[in-house]
Amino acid sequence: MSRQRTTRAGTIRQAVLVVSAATALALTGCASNRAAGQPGESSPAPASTSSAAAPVSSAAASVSSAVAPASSTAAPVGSTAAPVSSATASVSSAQSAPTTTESESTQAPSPQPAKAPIANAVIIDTPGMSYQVSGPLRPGVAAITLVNSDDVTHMMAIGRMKDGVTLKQLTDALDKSEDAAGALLADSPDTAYGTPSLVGAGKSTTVTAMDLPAGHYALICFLQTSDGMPHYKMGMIGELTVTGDKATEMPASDGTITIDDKSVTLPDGFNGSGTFEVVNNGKSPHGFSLARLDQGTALADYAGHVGMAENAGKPVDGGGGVLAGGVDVLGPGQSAFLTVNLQPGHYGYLSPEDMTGPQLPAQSGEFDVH
Ligand SMILES: [Cu+2]
Repeated sequence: MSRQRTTRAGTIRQAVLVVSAATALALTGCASNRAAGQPGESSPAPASTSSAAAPVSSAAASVSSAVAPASSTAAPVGSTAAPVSSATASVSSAQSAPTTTESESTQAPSPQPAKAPIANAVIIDTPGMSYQVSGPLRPGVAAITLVNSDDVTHMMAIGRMKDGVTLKQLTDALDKSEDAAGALLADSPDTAYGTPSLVGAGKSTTVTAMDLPAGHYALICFLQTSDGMPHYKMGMIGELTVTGDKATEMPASDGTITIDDKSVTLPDGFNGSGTFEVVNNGKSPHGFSLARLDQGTALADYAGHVGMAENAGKPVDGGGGVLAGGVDVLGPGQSAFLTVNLQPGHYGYLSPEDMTGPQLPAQSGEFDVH
């Protein structure tokens, strides 16, 4: 289960792998966006390259982009203006006029979470740059529903803290360095717990981890506002307590989503509703991220937008789609259950860890929900 790697940071790195989901897209995205001359992209991202190849290095890149002082100031209005300004506004409301909706896909900021498939479950909402945790979880088989009732995209990096470590200490450490933060975490660098991936405005996702250890977990959003401020510095850092008897109730499965080093296979008749076991049958880390795409937007272009924005330290909102959750990176042989109840529309999916070039990885595809 624990995948030892020659990395120097602590578990926070794994938490940050959630970000790498988006960051990895960046590299592809930058290339394809430039090639396509996508309208609205007013300035090329300062491409920090060489990170998509390995989740580790892309995580490192995203850490630095999250932790380092933001070099990019005001985001160009054209790119992701509306959700951005509203994010900023929620912190300093005098700064800009909030504009809440940009596209039809973000016009429904009242997510209706799928019911958790097991009793050992927690709901984590994300109002106003914070994590609102419904209560404690038991260790073992444990379901986390990440609800985004906000109007900008959020993520939930998760790392188990050493005993006695406080969120304040972790926040301070994050300001110093990745290593400093990692030193406060309990697990090895590449521990994948099996938790939700990024969720856009008005969306939610439920992921059931198979063996969540007891402890105190830090929840961190490394996404950034238009002026480069990481959400966690605005208060989006929270805590999840996992305690009590080990839970063993398993979700009832409606099928298996299999990801390996060459492909991803959806179950027959997949229609975007149900509880699916997502299995990494490969030798490398893989994830499964969903995005709802606006009409006429190709997955490659949307993934490019997200990655480009992430890489440049800008909000990922806009770009012709909205992130609809999924399962964060899973190690080889690892699995987690994804419970979805997707609204009608056109969707894309991919394994962000496999975005290593200007094309979508083989582990990607699109489908419709009617
Ligand atoms: Cu956030």
